[in-house]
Amino acid sequence: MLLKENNTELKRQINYNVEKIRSDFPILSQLVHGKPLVYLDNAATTQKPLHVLHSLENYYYKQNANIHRGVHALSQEATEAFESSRIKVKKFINALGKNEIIFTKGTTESINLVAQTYCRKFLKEGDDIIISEMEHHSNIVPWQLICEEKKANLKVIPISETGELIFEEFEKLISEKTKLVSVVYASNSLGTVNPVKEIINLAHSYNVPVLLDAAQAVNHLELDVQELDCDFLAFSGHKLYGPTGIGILYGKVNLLEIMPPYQGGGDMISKVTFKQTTYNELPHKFEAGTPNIAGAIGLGAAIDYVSNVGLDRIAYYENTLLEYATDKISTLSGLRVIGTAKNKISVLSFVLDNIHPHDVGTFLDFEGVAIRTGHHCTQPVMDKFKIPATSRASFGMYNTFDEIDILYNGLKKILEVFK
Ligand code: 7TS
Repeated sequence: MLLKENNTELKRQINYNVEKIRSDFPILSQLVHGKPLVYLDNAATTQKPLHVLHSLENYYYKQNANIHRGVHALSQEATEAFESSRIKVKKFINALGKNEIIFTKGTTESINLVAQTYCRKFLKEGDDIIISEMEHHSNIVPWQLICEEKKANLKVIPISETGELIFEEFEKLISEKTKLVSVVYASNSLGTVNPVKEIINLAHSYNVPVLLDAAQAVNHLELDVQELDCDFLAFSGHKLYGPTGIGILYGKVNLLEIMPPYQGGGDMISKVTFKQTTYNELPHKFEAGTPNIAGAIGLGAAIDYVSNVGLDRIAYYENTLLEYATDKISTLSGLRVIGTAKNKISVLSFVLDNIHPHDVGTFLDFEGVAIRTGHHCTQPVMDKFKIPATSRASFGMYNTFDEIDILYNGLKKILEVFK
């Protein structure tokens, strides 16, 4: 068991100053229901550091203009800031070129983009798309929509009792009929980190492209799209300590080139006549209309902030929080952890005997503790475990061992009250 007393030694070893990090997040120092806020809903969205808030303020105070079209100074400055964020994303995930980085609204839109362009063009009747049983609804429904339209089949890799993907079942499902594999890198309701490299290798041996839903991976694991060799990768800015309404679709350039545009409008064209329209070069072909300029700039600032702290150190620290929290709450009788994979991000789902998760969430809220309760947009996972919902605590770079003790004490109280 990892002891909280080891914390000082740990922080010395990895040079991790959580108090300094917390001071960069003003929202964390408030009271909720008269108690200090303990924010443990980071899988839903993360809080934003001052560096991100200032970048948004600076943009609206000093740079606000539309991009890619004005010759005036502000427009050029805004364009420069927007495009430099694209380069930051490119470096952050080690893409080959900035033309492989498409700004979207978030993970959901990125996945829908691939379904509505790549699959609209290449998916045929009788073809298969493979996903897994632990997907977020946003990596299920876009494929159902396009499969229904094209009379194709959606195949599902089952998961085990520990919440791990059963690889042998994937081996059985993949075939010459498979047109795309789309799997979550790290599960939002179970925490499981999937063996994505193996999945990609097997899919590529059938010449099948792979999309990774990296919504939950992006702030916990270092992503290197060249090393992974994934064909598409999607994530949202707001889970990486950046703003909402901005996200990324990474795609290999040879695939993006052969995909038709997603939406039509300004910026995505090269020449428009009533007879024929030609499209802009990558990545602009997929960015119709005025984008979320401030959001992209804020995402760039978030990447700067996270990179400065160091994703490897963040991951190490969060793993120790997860281990401490798992060991501690598992001692409570009547509590069962859902999702016990060997390799996990800092997501801890659990159920309490005969107490509905919504009651747990409401009770903890009065203690100042923010957790998530519900199906977490993964209803098939709930069906698999035959439960309606879970309570989920998810840890971010600013959480502390003391906050886990507050969670534990809250849970203990609930179990006593409901006994
Ligand atoms: N994929 C995964 C694995 C997710 O966790 C989420 C959001 C999405 C996709 C969709 O991301 P969006 O930014 O486009 O909405 N997950 C959660 C969650 O666990 N609680 O709230 C949102």
